[in-house]
Amino acid sequence: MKNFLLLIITTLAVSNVWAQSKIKPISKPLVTHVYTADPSAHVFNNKIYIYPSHDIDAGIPENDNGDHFDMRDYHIFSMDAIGAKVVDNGVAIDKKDIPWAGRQLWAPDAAYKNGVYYLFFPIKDKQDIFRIGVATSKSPVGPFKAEPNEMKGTYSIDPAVFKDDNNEYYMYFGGIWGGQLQRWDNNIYNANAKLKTANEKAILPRVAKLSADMKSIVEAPKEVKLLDEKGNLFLEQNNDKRFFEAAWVHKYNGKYYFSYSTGDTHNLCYAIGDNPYGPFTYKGVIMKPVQGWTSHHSIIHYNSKWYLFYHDTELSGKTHLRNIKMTELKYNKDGSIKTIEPYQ
Ligand code: FUB
Repeated sequence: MKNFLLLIITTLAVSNVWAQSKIKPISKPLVTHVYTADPSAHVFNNKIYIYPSHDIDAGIPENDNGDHFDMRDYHIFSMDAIGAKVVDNGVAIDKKDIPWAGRQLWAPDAAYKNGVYYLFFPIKDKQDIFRIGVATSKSPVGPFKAEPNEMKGTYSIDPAVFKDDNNEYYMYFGGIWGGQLQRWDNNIYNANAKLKTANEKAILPRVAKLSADMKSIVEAPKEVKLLDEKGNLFLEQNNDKRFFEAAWVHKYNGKYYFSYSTGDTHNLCYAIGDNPYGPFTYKGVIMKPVQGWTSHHSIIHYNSKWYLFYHDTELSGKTHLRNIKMTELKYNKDGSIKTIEPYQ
């Protein structure tokens, strides 16, 4: 009750600041009674389901490792259609129900196959190393039951599962700094690995095909090559275009679109390829920076339109207390995406 009142008071205070400012967001928070972020949206049975992080104020000071993002459970939200009421389906899984978990339930994703819903989630294990886990349910909103161990061979954060037209599923993952991807070279962990310097090649996201039962990866994770217009890999100094975290893949007119956040420069960018493994060639910015440090998105096709789900910090004004949003995404005739300005 105390937390709920605090949320209301903070929301009113911040809305007042927004009301007085000249910056007008293009969309409203979809959920206002709890903080939500990293929305992975899906269409199952013609309904929209959103699998976000559930932000809380754990009282941990902000740092570059993201310790202040100390989330403990997931709520799943559903909408009967675009613009319909957003329903909170309650706690879908709590970290205490994940046998191998340590701390920090970060951005999840979900998939459906043969009557089962799969929830993929990153959390630090008991050695404080981020791994990816999977949980199952007969319902898209859970409750979900976690497998006893993490998905062997996975690491870092932000799983995003893409189903190709031939019914193969691929999991993309990885995020640098707090997401620890910089500690993994050739799929081997080095706790003391250094960050890349400006002239070194930027760290690449990873992809691996999922097994038929969706509970493991069937190959060693591969790097996803992101190339500039000249066919070169990005350097760390290209940090307004290079990958940082929050991968998502969708298909449009037969092409594979790999989209992601550039982290410290806060862009949502995309690159296009001819198959799920890439390489993907950089094409531009989907959305300019939102208020708050993080930027994280998903893209769905629903009733002949495309939608971008994302978050900002409109309700709280605080980096770690975010709120999910959505807006329409539009393509140009040549297949490029029209850049979205999140504020007018
Ligand atoms: O929500 C925690 C982390 O912040 C996510 O895993 C990242 O993508 C960033 O949004």
